[in-house]
Amino acid sequence: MSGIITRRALLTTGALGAGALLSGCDQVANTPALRKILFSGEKINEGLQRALSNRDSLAREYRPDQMSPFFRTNGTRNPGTPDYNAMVADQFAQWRLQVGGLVNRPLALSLAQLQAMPARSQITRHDCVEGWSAIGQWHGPLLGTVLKAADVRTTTRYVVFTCADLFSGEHYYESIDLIDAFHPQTILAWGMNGHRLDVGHGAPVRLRVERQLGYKQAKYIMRIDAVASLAGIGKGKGGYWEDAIDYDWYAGI
Ligand SMILES: Nc1nc2c(c(=O)[nH]1)N[C@H]1C(S)=C(S)[C@@H](COP(=O)(O)O)O[C@H]1N2
Ligand SMILES: [Mo]
Repeated sequence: MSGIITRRALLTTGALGAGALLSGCDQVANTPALRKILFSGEKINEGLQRALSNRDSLAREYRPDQMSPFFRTNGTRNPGTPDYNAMVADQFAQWRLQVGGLVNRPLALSLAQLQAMPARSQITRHDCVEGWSAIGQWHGPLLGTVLKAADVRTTTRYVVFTCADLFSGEHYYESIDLIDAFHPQTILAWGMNGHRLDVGHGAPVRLRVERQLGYKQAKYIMRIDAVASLAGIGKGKGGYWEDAIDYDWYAGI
């Protein structure tokens, strides 16, 4: 919590103009329910955020000595399904990342193939809306490289991630737009803090979309789909928590 407040307080006092105002609002409205009242839903909030911030800008990156000694796990800590347990047992040798939807070249990538792709390493801060932050190092190929390999069609507007874990029978899922999908810090991380991603943090692969809050960082990714609309996926709000308790779809920070 203190990490989030400190950063926002810094923004509020350190920046001038509308960006500072928005940070001030965020500070008051850091519960989803309040945000909904203040911004009448995620669309207006998203529009405001987009108008007031440059979405191409980079998230802050940190030095190795700034990494948190402990990076907690949150949400699902182990999907624990028979399918997932079997994947863990063979160290994800049979796992394939399915890339489909509006693509000209559907892919089924093995972990070895993902690991052979050019990778990016970045040390960033993860901010969870539940009130904790941690700085960790993430390593993996750019999502953009994978999407280009799949030859995403021009009708695509969003990229949807379907995860291995189930909440009341529904898979955790998340979605981002193409600006975030091709952002230079958006990676499919298979490494964390210098080792292979562990089960707690989303093995074999999780999303890092560094300009957004924790719940957008989908763990246990099984499928990636390019889509034209989020309607008909879950309850249509673009993610598990967005559907469940009205978290903002655009969780930019
Ligand atoms: N598949 C999946 N992804 C998920 C979650 C989850 O429960 N399942 N929780 C989200 C939330 S709320 C947070 S804060 C981060 C936690 O990541 P960590 O366990 O590596 O700390 O993962 C996000 N991605
Ligand atoms: Mo979170």
